[in-house]
Amino acid sequence: MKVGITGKGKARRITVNRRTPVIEYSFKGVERRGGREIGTSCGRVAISEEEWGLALRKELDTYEHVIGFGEKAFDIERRRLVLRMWNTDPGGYRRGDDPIYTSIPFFISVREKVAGYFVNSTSEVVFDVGVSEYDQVLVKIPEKHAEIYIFEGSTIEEVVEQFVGLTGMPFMPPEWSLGHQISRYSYYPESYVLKVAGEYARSVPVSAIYLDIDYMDGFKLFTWNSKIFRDPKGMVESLHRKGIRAVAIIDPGLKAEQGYRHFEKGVGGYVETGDRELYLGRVWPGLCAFPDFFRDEAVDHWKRMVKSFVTENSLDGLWLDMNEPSVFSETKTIPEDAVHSYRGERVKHGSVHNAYGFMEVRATYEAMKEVVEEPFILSRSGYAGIQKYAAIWTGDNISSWDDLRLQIPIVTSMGISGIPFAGCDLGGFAGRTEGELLARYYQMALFFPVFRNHKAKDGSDQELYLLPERFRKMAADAVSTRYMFMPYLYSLAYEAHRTGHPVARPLCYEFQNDRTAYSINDEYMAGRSLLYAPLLEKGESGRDVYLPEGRWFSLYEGAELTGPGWFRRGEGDSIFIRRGSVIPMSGNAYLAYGSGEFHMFDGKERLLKSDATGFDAGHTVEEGEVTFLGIEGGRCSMDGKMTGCLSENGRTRVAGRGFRRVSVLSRAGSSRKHAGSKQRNSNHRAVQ
Ligand code: MIG
Repeated sequence: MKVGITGKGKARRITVNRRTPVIEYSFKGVERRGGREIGTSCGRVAISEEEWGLALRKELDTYEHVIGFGEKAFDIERRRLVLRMWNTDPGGYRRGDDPIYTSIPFFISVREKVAGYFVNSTSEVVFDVGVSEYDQVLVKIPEKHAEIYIFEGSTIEEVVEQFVGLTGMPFMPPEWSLGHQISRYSYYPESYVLKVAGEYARSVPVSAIYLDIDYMDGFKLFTWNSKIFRDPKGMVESLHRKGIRAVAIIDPGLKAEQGYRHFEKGVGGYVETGDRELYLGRVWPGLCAFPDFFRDEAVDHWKRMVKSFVTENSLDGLWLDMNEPSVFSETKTIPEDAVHSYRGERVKHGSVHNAYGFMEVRATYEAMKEVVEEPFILSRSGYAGIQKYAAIWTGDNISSWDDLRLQIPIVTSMGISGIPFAGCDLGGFAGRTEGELLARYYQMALFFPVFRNHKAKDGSDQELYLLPERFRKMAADAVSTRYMFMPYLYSLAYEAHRTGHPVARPLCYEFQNDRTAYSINDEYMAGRSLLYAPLLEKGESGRDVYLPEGRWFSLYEGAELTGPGWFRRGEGDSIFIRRGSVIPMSGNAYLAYGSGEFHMFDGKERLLKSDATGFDAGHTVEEGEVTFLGIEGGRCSMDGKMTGCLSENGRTRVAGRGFRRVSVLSRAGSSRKHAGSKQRNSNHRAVQ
């Protein structure tokens, strides 16, 4: 066994029996000495060769926290779990089902110091976090070679920054993708799509509508069923006139059918069997061939199809489903001994499995970038680095009160694993959703970057306008509140894009020395400034809220609360502003809660306000650009423009829906206005 170590700042790369991994990240460091035992600030790591591959053992301490691993249907704390990395379509999942769609073989250990461990392998790696060996994290890699990264820091954030710095900075999502999106398996025909949009227009804003697989002709990719979609481009354009974007679904497999030109043109670039025959797997269209996204020919063909499909139909986004890839077979995917061709070498599917979706998404993103100004991809599957190209949704959740609760640790764990843009099907994909539960999904996901209502064919109708008035109002209010906070959400998206910081964060991300924070799975932070504690139980009208150390302002009650501690709060009292924050709101408005540590300037750098004490909500200049500088020691700075509404006596009201971009600068300390923000402001189409 040959171990090589390279160091760069606080990061190290360890290669075992060196071999180029399928997904490569650029890491140029200095050779260091080392062997099979490596000291880290969160315990020793030992590497050994076993019959079945390589084992990695890291000491697990009594008070150590283990978090990360991306999309896993468990609570945030990962101790005492065995987690398998194998992208899978479980066909609906509940708490405890593992694996599901997206695998991120990366975890963070928190002791006095923090360390991140990333095993860059796209094969079936298993992380056993203190189950079979009580005092060890045991990582099983089913290959004789590996590339491992170790990141060290004093905060979780520092480690996340390093991980994202290595695997890739998140794409900048278009503003509309943060709005209220709607979907159904499937809206058709054309006239029905427009009807749904029209019904919503009367009551609740919608930023995008999704077209599920039934738009296709016999589920053949990049085709339309012309009986139900006579003029797709015309339909999309009429949605655009209503301010609604259109997103169409694409699966990876192309129907293997004579005369289907997209399939025929791709021949020579598909996944093969061990005997060099075309591999065919059954999916929606029947037997399908799978583009071998590891080959340039396949990527080029795919990109051509994507570009013409998107352009010809004026689409704004693509929704990449089934890319684990999912096959209707016993193993649910392409057989492990099927063959890909990578840099002229034949590689087994089993060793690149977790990269399949990533490669598809990358090709799709590159194609879209050529034809759409701000591409948006919503993907089901992914691997470390997927954040460069796509947002992830958590797939086929099954509508239930427990799923409602489960989505918080799933989405926030993705956040600390490099994927800031994530969300779940509001209402739950499978099953019948009662009005109260649907409304609670809307509230729960209020600060999730992806906010999309979606439902299975045989699930209940859950368009908001069909709900009983009581629940319709609850959900519609959640949408209004989201739009009111849109400049803040957009700021967080920009912060994520620039730094890799998550949008929806687990409490422990901000309060890493607070043991209780690691066990809070029913609250989350939106950025550093806002704590959110939604109601998650049936029939509930209040709950206990844990507030970590510091002072918090209850937006609903207008009361100041001092943590750490538990507080009984009533319905609606779910948003808490952290002291030392300025939150940009729609409508030239802001919420500020601090102690004289922030200064507000208009676009001309005129001082508008400074030294605020306590809570302050108000309007800024009518049309001016507002710059917030130096909040609490310069931890965070903002600049940007706002239009629209807000706040009376600490209770929020919506007066308008317009919003413009606001950017958060890196927290470099001070305070320069970001040069790019002006550029971003131009070329902007408001959501409403
Ligand atoms: O086998 O396209 O997760 O969102 O509606 C089901 C139909 C295929 C699974 C996706 C779901 C989508 C559905 N798809």
